[in-house]
Amino acid sequence: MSETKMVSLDEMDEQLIQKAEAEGVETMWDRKKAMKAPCGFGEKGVCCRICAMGPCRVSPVEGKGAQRGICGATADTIVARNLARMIAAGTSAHSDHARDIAHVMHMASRDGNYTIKDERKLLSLAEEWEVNTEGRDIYDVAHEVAEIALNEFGKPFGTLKFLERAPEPRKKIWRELDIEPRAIDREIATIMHSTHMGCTSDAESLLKIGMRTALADGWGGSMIGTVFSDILFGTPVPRETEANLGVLEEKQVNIILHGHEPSLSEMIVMAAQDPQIIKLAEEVGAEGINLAGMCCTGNEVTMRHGVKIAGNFFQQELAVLTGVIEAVIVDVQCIFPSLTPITDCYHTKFITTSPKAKITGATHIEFNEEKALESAKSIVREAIENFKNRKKEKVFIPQTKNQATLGYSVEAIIKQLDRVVNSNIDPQGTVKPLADVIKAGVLRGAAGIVGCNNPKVKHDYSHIEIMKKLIANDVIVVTTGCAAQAAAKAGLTSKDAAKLAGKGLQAVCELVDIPPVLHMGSCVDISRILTLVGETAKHMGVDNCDLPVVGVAPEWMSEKAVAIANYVIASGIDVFLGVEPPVMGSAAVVDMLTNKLEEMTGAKFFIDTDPHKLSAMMLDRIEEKRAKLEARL
Ligand code: NFS
Ligand code: SF4
Repeated sequence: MSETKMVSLDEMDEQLIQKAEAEGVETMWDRKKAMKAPCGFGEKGVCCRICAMGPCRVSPVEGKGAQRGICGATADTIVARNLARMIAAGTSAHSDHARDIAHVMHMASRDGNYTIKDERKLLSLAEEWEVNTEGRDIYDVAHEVAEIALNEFGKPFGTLKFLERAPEPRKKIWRELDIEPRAIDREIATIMHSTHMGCTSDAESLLKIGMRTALADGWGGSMIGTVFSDILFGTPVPRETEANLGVLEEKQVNIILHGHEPSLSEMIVMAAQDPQIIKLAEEVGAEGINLAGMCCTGNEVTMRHGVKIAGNFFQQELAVLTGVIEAVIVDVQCIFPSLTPITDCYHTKFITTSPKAKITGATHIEFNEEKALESAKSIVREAIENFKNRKKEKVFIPQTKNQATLGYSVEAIIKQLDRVVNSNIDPQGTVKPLADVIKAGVLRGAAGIVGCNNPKVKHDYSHIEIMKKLIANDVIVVTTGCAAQAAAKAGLTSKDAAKLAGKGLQAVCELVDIPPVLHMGSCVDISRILTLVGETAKHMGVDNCDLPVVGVAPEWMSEKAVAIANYVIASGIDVFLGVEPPVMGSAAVVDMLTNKLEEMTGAKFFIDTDPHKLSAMMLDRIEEKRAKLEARL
């Protein structure tokens, strides 16, 4: 197949798509074709269906057609309102995930399924939140800390606790703009209220409310998600694994772990290690149980256990097409409803586990946190019993995979940096070495490359092109989510990839013993990136927006990504989008996002669907920030 015709960067993905065609199985690519051209109004964000007088579609850009909705709402209002609602939805997803993790910590006990794995992190959080720890059982402390976190969702007074972690100048900006989030659920509710028919019509005000809600995600929900998962399941340390569909094993029971919350996947990992469960797998003629992760759950378990990565968002259907998956186990978010019809074409069991994400036609086995391990075992047993139903003639495992070194929590990165610290002069355990190489220009800057796959882009193409371009130009890359999995599959998270980096980055990789692209976890773990940037800014005595750092979402698709983009901007970091957001129908909103926001937050959006142009823009912006920073320091 010619390169231009391919929908994926990966030859093997293409082979699976052909297999689907041959077997008469429908995939997302068939549906994408059937969808034809997308609705122009929806694409530009100028369709409003907030009330039943509508839907109203306005088209002021072309100058013909309706200029206002029936209530009089302009395109600016409609676009900004739609954007704000996307932020609210995204924030709710990350934060509701975090709430579940906080509940799990609230029920953790010494002899239960959920225990405290990182006591140090718990104790330091307890100190940060002024929880008494002296002479107390660690589980009492955990429960109190969890309760405080749970109150962050709906507390009536004050602002979010984790905002305190930001650099001082950033906090001042938030205060002055009046965008300090109060309580997480409250910000989401405020957006739903303000965007109700007949409420806010002022676009700038909607963008500000949007940023406040987004901050409740980044410095609220997502940060709670990360920190609490680390306390419960361990803070990641560097480890080796492999990525891509070639990690599937023909002779083993293959289970795909797909979704987001580690409370389920951690228990599945534990269940799959149980000697009785392994024995059961052997009894059905399998040589073992092979867990393989997908999407953010995949990131969670690979960061903490080295569970192999089957692939990212666009490989959920492809994995099933291999014919060797006994079960796809999911909880919440980013799960294609098409997994029902596609698993029906094979022996694969599609198992949903969360009451928040029931999917028509799937086998629902509700995951009960109270009896977590037992629940997990019965789910794994389902998969094992399905091994005998595998149809040999349908088996095809693409033989591609790459080695990956991942597990780069902020703590792990700092530990690597300690390797270059002369302990007679400098203290260990700080970001100083990172700040030093950035100041010196050995590293020109850093980029956080994150987000999904989107059929508007050849699968993984933009992720990989941008990553390669940046590392070749001595910009270190940190990555999460499906972008991180793209990097792992392409071999960019292996230490070997340093050879693709510029001289400066190459030297840093060798000295510190890291890959040029650091896999930092799932999408909620973008909070790790916020922490790393914030600590570096504090160390240098500047604000986030003064650093030569960019955020990039080359192939984004979800509402969660919209929330992320907005908290990254509000945190003072420029955001580069490779897929147009549905805002182009309002020149005023576009101007605010790509221009005026900078006056408010020190950061703005850059949008270009060409990954090469987008990377060139990033490199320019990084140099621009460097010049300003050098003049200051
Ligand atoms: Ni993020 Fe994770 Fe992937 Fe996109 Fe979906 S899995 S939370 S939303 S598709 S990166
Ligand atoms: Fe139309 Fe206004 Fe109702 Fe939206 S809120 S559907 S623009 S009348």
